[in-house]
Amino acid sequence: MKSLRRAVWALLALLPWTPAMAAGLIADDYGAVKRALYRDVFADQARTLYCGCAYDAARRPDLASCGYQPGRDLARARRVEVEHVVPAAWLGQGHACWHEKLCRNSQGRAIKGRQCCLQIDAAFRRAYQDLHNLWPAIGEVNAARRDYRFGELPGELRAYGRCDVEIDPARAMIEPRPAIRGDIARVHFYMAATYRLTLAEPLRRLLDEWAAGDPVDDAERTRNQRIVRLQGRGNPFIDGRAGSTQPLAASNAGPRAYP
Ligand SMILES: [Ca+2]
Repeated sequence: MKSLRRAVWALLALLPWTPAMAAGLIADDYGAVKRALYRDVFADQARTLYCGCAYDAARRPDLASCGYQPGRDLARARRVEVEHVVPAAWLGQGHACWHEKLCRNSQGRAIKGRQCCLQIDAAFRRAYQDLHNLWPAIGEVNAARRDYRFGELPGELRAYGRCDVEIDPARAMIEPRPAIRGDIARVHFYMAATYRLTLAEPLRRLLDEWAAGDPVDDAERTRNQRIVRLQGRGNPFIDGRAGSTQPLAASNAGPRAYP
């Protein structure tokens, strides 16, 4: 098992790989990354991740286009935000800045977590700003998802009108619509391989099923090619260079295992 893992890491290291910031393709700045996401990656595919809602240039969702009924958070229902498919909390697990107050905020208070890691940890910033992991989503759904893992939930709860997303805080789980399950799976595979994250075995198996049930389509391929141009590295699970996801499994789950 271990040698298989090593073989895959070695293979991934051989793939064309230029750190985005080093290549100067896109600034090491989350604002610039978000602008590129909307303008270049999702240019003519302006639909939100979980609900498939259309949105305009001002990032206001057309709620009627996906039958969305706002819940309690009307302000965030009316705006599109950038969602991390693999949540920041997972990306931060292996980084000291996530757990220890190594930074100060503008008021001089000692802080840890996302803000601290973005300040001082370039490796965290690369993962956090990786375009493959970022998607437009209705703010209210983004907020409700928190850092829950993906899975399949019993029943067919609909909290936001016709939007086919189920979020269960008790299980800390989100079930997305079938059309994006493969996309979400391939984001997980890419992030796990690139940033040395381990996937808990039940999650990896489920994501494998999702990837098989929702294969790569032209829209996904197009976004991947656009990200290559911006960031210098494609997702090998989209362009067919990567095979089995078995080596990504948490056979010896370390501190970066998820959840
Ligand atoms: Ca799909």
